[in-house]
Order: sequence, then structure tokens, then C-alpha cells
Amino acid sequence: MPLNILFAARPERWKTYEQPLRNALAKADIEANLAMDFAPEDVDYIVFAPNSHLQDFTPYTRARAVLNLWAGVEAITGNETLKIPLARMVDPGLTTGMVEWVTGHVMRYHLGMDADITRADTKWEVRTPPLAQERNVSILGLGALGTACAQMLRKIGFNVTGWSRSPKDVAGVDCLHGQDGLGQALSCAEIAVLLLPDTAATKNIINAQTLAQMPKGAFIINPGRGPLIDDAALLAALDRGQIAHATLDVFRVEPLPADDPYWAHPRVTVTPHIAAETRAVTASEVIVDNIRRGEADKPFINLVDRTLGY
Ligand code: NDP
Ligand code: OXD
Repeated sequence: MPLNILFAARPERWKTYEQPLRNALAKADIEANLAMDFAPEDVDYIVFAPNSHLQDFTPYTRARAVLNLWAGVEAITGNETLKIPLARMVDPGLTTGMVEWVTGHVMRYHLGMDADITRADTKWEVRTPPLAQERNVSILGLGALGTACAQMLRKIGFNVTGWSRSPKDVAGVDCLHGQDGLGQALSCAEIAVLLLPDTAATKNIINAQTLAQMPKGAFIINPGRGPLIDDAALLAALDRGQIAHATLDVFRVEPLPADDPYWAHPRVTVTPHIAAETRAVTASEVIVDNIRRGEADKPFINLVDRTLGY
């Protein structure tokens, strides 16, 4: 019997995902009905975006897994009606996008590009930027995205330090973990990249105390999640030059309200949560791979540990 796969995301996403999902199902030889609506008790798998209308999973009695279209799962981990496995998105297309975005913003700070881009005078002032090998970059979060970014920055030549909850081994990267590891990672971070999930343990991880651990004049790049940063503490650190500049892609409230001080701050670049998007073709293959696993009674991949919140 064909499987029933519910696409539970905003209706405008259907246009982007329908064909790639159908193609991936056909390629995997999986017979399935794919639709935005089924009787809940007939659904086998739920392809899900946390901003979908579906928030009560109770009637989906037959469903075997919820397959998230987003990497971040903070909006769903607390849903008490969700009792079946939840897989987050680990998509090669999304990862490549994040690597390119992070590398671009790191290079901006590393090369001091703003001085030339915003030059208002005609001074021929020669300023030689350091080489990457003379620059320390720390990445908080060494998961799917943090690790890929660390590897690219290492390839370019940066001294890369990574920090995670559990110990990690990434070739060429100084891998730290735990509370002491955080202090070490921040104290050498000329540029810090935040690629942590939003969980109870990571909220406000960048605060007055941790900002003070960073070298004076450091840069912060946050494509992780807004709540990682205590905003008042960051604004104060920017005002006194402890942090030279921040590029922020994610915020506690999105879209960022027009009167938010970040918009007008001369030392802040705001980007509208565009660091990396899930790419329909590659993501569909990942989703279908998990459906294939479910049907073969193999363990799902990219499962969320709801006790940890990611
Ligand atoms: P992963 O789950 O693969 O990695 C998360 C990393 O954070 C892991 O290394 C994990 O440690 C570490 N971590 C989690 N909690 C802690 C903690 N308390 N202390 C120290 N380290 C911790 O996630 P991804 O790499 O796929 O994604 C990271 C985040 O990026 C997403 O959660 C999402 O918020 C954000 N994102 C933003 C996008 C954008 O466009 N701006 C797009 C996609 C994602 P360990 O390895 O030990 O488990
Ligand atoms: C995600 C995101 O979590 O786009 O995938 O932020």
C-alpha cells in the first residue's frame, strides 16, 4: 500500500518542495501519496516546518516520524503532543550555504574590507591585512554546520578553535568543550561565530561576563539563534569598543522590529535570517532517506534529543 506523507508547512512552500519530494521518492522507489491534507489517522510521515498550522500531533496516531525542514528545532521540542521521533534538517545544500555565508563574513572582518568600502577621503593609505594563519577564529557549536565552517576556515589557513557540549575531534581544529573550554575559546576569539542551537543551556551564552573574556576589539558573527546573545550586554560591549562589530542574522523577535537599536547601530550589520536556507532538492533526498529507513526498520538519522533540546 502506498505511504501517506503529509506536507505540513506554509502553503507557499508546497510549490518549492512538491516536485523535489516526488522526484526523491521515485528515485528511492517508494510508492507514496504526498499531499497537504489527509485524514490525520491515515498519515505515515509528517514533513514539517515549525511555523505550519499543525501544532497538535495527537490525532496522527499512525505517523512514524516528524521530519523537520529546518535545522533549528527550538519551536517544536517543547510540544507535549509530539511523542514520535523528530528528525532535524541536516542538508548538504543548507550546509554549503552556511559555509559560504560564514566564510564571507569572516573574510570581511579579517581583511578589514569596511575601511575601503566606506572610504570617504582620497588618502592612499597602504594597510596590509594579516594572513589567515595569523588570525584566530572561534566557532561555538561544532555540529553539522559549525564543523563544516571550521573545516573551510581551516582550509583557508585560519587558526580555528571549536567549542561543543561533548568532546570532538576535527582535523586541524582545536576542539574544546565544557565551561572551561568556553572561556578558552572566547579568550582567543578575534572573530567568534555562533552556531549553537537555542536551548535552555545556550540562552544568553554571550553575556556581559563572556563578552569580557573576548579580546578587545573582537568581532561576533551570529547565524545561530537570537537568544544566544544577551542583547543589552552586546550593545553595551559594542558601545565601549570591547566588540568592534557584530553581524547578526537571527534575533529574539523576527522580523527585527523597526525600532530595534541593532538596525541603527553603526557597529552592527543586520541580515534578515538568510545565512542559510534548506535547499529543496538536497533536503528532499535527506527526508526520503529517513522514510526509507523507517520503512526498513532502520534507525532514523538526525534525530533530536528532546531532553537536550536539539
Ligand atoms: P547541530 O545540532 O548539528 O550542532 C549543534 C552544536 O552545538 C553541537 O556541536 C553541540 O554539541 C553544540 N551544543 C549544543 N548545546 C551546547 C551546549 N550547551 N554547550 C556547548 N555546545 C553545545 O546543529 P547544526 O550545526 O545543524 O545547526 C546549528 C544551529 O544553526 C541550528 O540549531 C539553528 O539554530 C542555526 N541555523 C541557522 C540558520 C540561519 O539561516 N541563520 C540556518 C540553519 C541553522 P555536541 O556536538 O556536543 O552535541
Ligand atoms: C533553520 C533556519 O533552522 O533556517 O533551518 O534557521
